[in-house]
Amino acid sequence: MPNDPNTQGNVSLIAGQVDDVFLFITLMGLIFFVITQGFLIYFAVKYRRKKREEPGETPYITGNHWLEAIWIVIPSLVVLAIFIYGYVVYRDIRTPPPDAVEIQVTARQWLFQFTYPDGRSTVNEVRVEVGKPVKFLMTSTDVIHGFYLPDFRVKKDILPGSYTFLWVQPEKVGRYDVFCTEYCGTGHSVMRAALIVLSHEDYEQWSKQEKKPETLPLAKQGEELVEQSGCLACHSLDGSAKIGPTLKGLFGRTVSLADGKTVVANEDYLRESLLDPGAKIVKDVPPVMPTFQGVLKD
Ligand code: HEC
Ligand SMILES: [Cu+2]
Repeated sequence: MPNDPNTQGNVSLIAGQVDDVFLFITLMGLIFFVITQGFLIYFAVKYRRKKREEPGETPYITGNHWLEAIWIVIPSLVVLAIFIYGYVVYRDIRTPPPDAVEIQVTARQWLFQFTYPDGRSTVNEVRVEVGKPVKFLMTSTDVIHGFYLPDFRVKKDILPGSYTFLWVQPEKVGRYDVFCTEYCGTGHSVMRAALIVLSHEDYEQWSKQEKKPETLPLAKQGEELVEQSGCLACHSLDGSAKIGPTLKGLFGRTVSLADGKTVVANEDYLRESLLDPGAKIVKDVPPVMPTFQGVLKD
């Protein structure tokens, strides 16, 4: 298969880094295995009871502080190195670049639906451009599902009533598997999708030939919803003060709460603000926002 990603090296920078971490851990394990087993065998041979030798008295050995210090310090350093190396890569996995294209993923029994920023949507197939970071913002309408890109070495659960995300920057054109990794009912085994990585030209062409959706871009849909739902009675979009805090520039900002804590305004915080406004009250404003539970769809 010409497009088989497994024969072509790293499909993304992070996939290579994850492999390196695993290689590092395996090598460390191997080195220590050889050292400890080597000594084990060496001592077993060297100090074995020789034939025809009288069984003498076993020497009384109380310990060796230097030896103990060494076998505490060296393995601790190795374990610490594994942690730090793993953490540095994990941090990259969890930090999408700000310019990542955001694709919404809705999982349900038993398919993945993808919605692009312009409102277009596809099922079980998502097309992205090579070299461009994409962020999958995911939620489920029923049970817990999973989003697993084995070739990219990343995976994340998809939960109902909450948002999780995953990001990748594909570096190789090709077609890659997406699997659901949570047992989600009888159709679980067929719950798969394809991530199709297109070259710049192919992506452009696909974007153009694909007929534009009837629906508006997502941001535009959101703006209309905010206008129609009465939010603007209490919230401004231009930064000016009303009863409630302005919504301008809210997303991603750190919000100070009445109880002295702070929270980053991410997807989950916004969702909670609409469904359970009393859960986190913004500092210096009266808690008068009504709940939109049952009024607005997820
Ligand atoms: C009756 C006035 C009122 C209406 C209507 C209202 N809100 Fe609010 N909203 C508030 C107040 C007051 C706060 C701050 C207190 C709190 O955190 O509950 C708030 C907080 C928020 C927050 C958190 C803001 C922040 O800075 O952290 C968001 C997001 C939000 N509202 C969105 C909306 C949306 C979207 C709608 C329409 C669907 C809406 N609100 C309708 C009064 C209102
Ligand atoms: Cu599933």
